[in-house]
Amino acid sequence: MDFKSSDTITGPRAEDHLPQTATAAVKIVIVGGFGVGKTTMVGSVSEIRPLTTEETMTQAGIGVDDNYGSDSKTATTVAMDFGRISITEQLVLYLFGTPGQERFWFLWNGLFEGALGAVVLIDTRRLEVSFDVIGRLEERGVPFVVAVNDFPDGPRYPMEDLRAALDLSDEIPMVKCDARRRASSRDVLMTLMRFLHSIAMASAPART
Ligand SMILES: Nc1nc2c(ncn2[C@@H]2O[C@H](COP(=O)(O)OP(=O)(O)OP(=O)(O)O)[C@@H](O)[C@H]2O)c(=O)[nH]1
Ligand SMILES: [Mg+2]
Repeated sequence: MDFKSSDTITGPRAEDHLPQTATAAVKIVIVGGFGVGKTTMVGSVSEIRPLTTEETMTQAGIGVDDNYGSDSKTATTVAMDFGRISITEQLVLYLFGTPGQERFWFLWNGLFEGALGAVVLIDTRRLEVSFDVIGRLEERGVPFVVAVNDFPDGPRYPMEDLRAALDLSDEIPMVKCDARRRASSRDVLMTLMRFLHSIAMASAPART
C-alpha cells in the first residue's frame, strides 16, 4: 500500500501543527461513488499535506475497477484520505475521504465513527453510483450535503432535476463545485457547516 505522505515526511512540518487557538474539532466524511473526486477534494482543501492510500489500477483490475469517466485516472483509494482545514481560528475540520469502490465499503463503519456530517460528491455522468451511497447515509442518520462535481464533459442538469433524480428532500443543501479548487471545496464544507448548525439550532430546546 502506498502511504504517500507518511513515506516521505521525516517529521511534522510547522504548518502541520494544529493552531494553538483551535478549541473545537469536527469530523467530516467525504463520500461518493468510484472516481467522483473525493481524493481530489480532500487534497485541494487540506491545509496539511493530505494522507492518501491510493493504489495504482492495473490490467488485473479491468472488469473489476470501472475506469469510466476518467481516462487519466490511474489510482484508486483503498482505505481512506485524510486532511485538515481550519474554518475559523477556533474550529478545525478533520476530513476523511472514503474509498469509492464497493469492495472497500466495509471500511465505512470505522470512518463514520464520530462523524458529525458528510459531503456526497456527485458526477452527473454517473448519477447511479451515488444512489447506494446516499441510501447508506440515510440509514445511518448522518446529515449530509450534496456537491455536484463539475467535470467538463459532464451533462449539465438543473439542480431541481438532480434533486428529483437522487430523490433528495428539499432541505438537503445542493451545491456545484470543482473539487480541484480549494475555494470551491471550502465553500462545500461551509455549506455543510451551516446545515449542521441549522439542524443543531432546530433541535435545541427553546429558551423561556
Ligand atoms: N475536470 C475535473 N476533473 C476532476 C475533478 N475532480 C476530480 N477530477 C479528476 O477525476 C479523477 C478522479 O478523481 P479522484 O479524486 O481520484 O476520485 P475518487 O472519488 O477519490 O476516486 P476513488 O477513490 O477511486 O473512488 C482524477 O483524475 C481527477 O483529476 C473536477 O472537479 N473536475
Ligand atoms: Mg479516492
